[in-house]
Amino acid sequence: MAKETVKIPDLGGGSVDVIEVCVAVGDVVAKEDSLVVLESDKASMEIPSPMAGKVLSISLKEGATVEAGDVILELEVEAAKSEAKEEATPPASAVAEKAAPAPAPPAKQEKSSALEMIKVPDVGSSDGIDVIEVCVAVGDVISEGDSLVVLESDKASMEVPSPFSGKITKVVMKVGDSAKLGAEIAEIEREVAAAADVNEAKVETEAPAPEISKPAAATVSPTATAPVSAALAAKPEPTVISHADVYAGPAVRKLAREFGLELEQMAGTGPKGRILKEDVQQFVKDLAKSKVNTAASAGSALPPLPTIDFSQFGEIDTQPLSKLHKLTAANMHRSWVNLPHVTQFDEVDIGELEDFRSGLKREAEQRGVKLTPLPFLLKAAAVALREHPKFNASLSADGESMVYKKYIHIGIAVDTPAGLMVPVIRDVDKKSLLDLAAETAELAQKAKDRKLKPADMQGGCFTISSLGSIGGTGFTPIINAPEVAIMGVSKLAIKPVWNGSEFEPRKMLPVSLSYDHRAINGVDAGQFFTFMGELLADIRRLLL
Ligand code: CAO
Repeated sequence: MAKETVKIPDLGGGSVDVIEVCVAVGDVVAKEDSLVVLESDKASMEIPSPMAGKVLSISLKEGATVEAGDVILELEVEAAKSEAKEEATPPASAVAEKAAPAPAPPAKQEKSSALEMIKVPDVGSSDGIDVIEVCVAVGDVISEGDSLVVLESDKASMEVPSPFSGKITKVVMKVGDSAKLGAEIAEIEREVAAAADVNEAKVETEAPAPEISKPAAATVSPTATAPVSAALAAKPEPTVISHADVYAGPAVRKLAREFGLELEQMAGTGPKGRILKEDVQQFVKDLAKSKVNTAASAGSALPPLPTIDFSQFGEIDTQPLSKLHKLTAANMHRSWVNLPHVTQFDEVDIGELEDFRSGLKREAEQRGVKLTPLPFLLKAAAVALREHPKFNASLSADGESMVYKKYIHIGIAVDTPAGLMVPVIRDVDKKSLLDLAAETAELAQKAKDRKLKPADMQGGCFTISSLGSIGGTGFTPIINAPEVAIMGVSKLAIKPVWNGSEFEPRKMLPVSLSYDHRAINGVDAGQFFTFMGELLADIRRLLL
């Protein structure tokens, strides 16, 4: 046995703080196990062990400020390894990434240029680093400093910010790519000062050095253009930490990903709420335990879905889900398994509404607005919510009280290429039909262009999901928790309706209402829905 002293490697200059010591005296570590986590104002990084051995002593403690050459710890290693003169300072390639790579200033061009190709800056590693998220899309208007891509190795994760404000004209990098210094990320049409000499030639610019795994820079970037699932934005449970608050090192992020877990689901017990490996492990243990308990006590555990190799039946093509799709799926599942859903169906005679709408269509068009049935549904829902406050409420997280809202904000489900989004129209009760039509169109367009901000999707009291332009005779929408009800709208059809003496062709709109049976009883729902039907059947009542 021999003794080896492990030191802080060359971090690219400057001193950094020790924010976590990952080992204790007596621990047996393997080569590459993390010894300490360091953090500067630009980066956080884990320092891996250059060799296997037993920790004899530790020379650092959390909160200390260190620099290259400082002793981390002493290891007892096998003599053979020691004689082989293994480098006791973690080799440069083994070190997570260079600490706080000196910000590479945006290349200063002699002439202002309209188009810039932004490239991967020096991130302190010659190896390719996985692109785990692309935060921009063609057409996005971004600000300087907004994240372009998120890169992640097994030792560090980092967001690469844009060196300029402007409009994205081309996105070269995609999720799964291996990014190296100089690789093209995206092309941006820079904002050029009016007086500037604009040169149309394309130039290439490195992005400023990324911020590596900064606490607030989680794998979901809180940029204005980043898509955020509505249910996530709604922050249904106070215990859920928002993405922006997730504080975890790259190894922990990787571990969570391997388990298919979102870090937002767990609480960190490390310094400043940092999520540690132990937190992830504990979360998995608790999860397994609760499943076993549920199975043992109530016999109601969810039976696991079998893993099936579909290729045994024929040719397949496996595509990864988008982040938005995964978040939406998780939120739908959470709502479906936690809220006792009841759905009721109805058909509303909207012949008069349709006559009125047809009469207004041309006028609306002249004012640049397309008047569909949706604004009428929004207006009727607002009146019904005001008259039936139980529907304009949320259950408190502890299930002990109801929170009644004095405002009426309604979400609309919007289908976008990236997935389902639910922007929220505020104060629906105070807006005119044409205003609602214009705002619906604007928010739907923003959703499709991935321009919605988190605030655009927060604060909803009730949701309307309209598949009316597509078809169907009815469906059971899933409640957008913590709301307590959601309305589904299907395709209008002309049907024979008995008027007392004969069948009459009437324009019937199929509607459904899913509600949380913990908050709302069947009678309440019946009254609410009947009232809403009456409003839609005779829209003069909206004025009452
Ligand atoms: N019955 C018959 N026709 C209908 C209708 C209905 N219930 N609702 C709308 N239409 C008509 C409109 O009048 C319009 O016809 P014209 O072009 O002739 O005027 C046409 O269908 C297209 O309407 P639209 O979709 O452009 O507008 P909208 O106001 O009805 O809906 C929006 C806007 C954003 C809600 C919609 O585009 C959308 O994304 N729907 C999908 C929502 C969704 O995904 N729900 C499922 C969530 S759960 O997975």
